[in-house]
Amino acid sequence: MLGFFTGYAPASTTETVDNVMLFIVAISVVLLIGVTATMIFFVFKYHRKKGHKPVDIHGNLLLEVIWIGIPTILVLAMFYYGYLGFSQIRYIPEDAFEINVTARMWSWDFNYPNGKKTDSLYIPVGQPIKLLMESADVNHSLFIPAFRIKEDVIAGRTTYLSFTAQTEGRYDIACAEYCGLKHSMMYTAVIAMDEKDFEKWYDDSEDETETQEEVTMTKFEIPGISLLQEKGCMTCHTIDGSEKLAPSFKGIVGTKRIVLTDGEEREVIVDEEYIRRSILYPNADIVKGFAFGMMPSQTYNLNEEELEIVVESITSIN
Ligand SMILES: [Cu+2]
Repeated sequence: MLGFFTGYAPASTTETVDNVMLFIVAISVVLLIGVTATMIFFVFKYHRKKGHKPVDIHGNLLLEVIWIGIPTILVLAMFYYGYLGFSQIRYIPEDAFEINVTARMWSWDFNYPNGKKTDSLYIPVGQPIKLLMESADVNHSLFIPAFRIKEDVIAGRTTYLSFTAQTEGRYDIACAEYCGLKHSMMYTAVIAMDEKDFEKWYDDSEDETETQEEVTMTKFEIPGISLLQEKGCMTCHTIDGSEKLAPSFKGIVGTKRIVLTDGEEREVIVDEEYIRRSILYPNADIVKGFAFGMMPSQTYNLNEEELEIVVESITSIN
């Protein structure tokens, strides 16, 4: 409990939250035991067989003051400790290291001030961290259970989260807002490293941090494939012809598709224009057999230049 009064030095959010939790649970347990014990005692003491005559009791100032006073103090104490903990968690030290986070269906991107980009969160131990979080599509929520912190990642808004890792290790990051089919797989990790190791990693310009998936994808030598990967297209679309969640990009140009437009079936021949429209207005034409509303519009996910690259890339996949 002392942790509350030691000011806003880089504090462990885990300790802060656990202390409040313990405080509330302790009060609840004492009350539960007290109420249960009194109840059992009364059941025996005032048992009918003992011949007690029930009497009405009217007004007892002392009792009323006690049963209003004690719960009020307890609830205010819970609020007070909760609020202290909350302000500690929301406080961002000035020397906090800023990392930009992008959430998308269904992965996380972490962008560092020097341009480094990863899909896991690498941080130095003991250094306050500030995450600036944005969503490329729907609402997500960044949750680090080990640090007891969670913050929504809202489309069209920047939210933040601040914490300091106290010990080296690997901790889970999960998405805590149901965001679609693969929500439950939106896991990654915080990798908290010794300050020196982190510096070494941070200054290392070799891009060893790209994901295994990216490495495999770039092997296909398709222009712009890394952008498709980065923008999250490859979560649902494939380049090998398999179609689980969405049509595959393989040899898509020139093929005939039956699509549902405003609920009516029609036939389209896939061309650049169709691809561009499907990226910006994915629900305008739904290819028969696939679900409506699965794909969010990429209007905010791609700028004009990126859109061109993506369209070109998709048309070149054979
Ligand atoms: Cu999510």
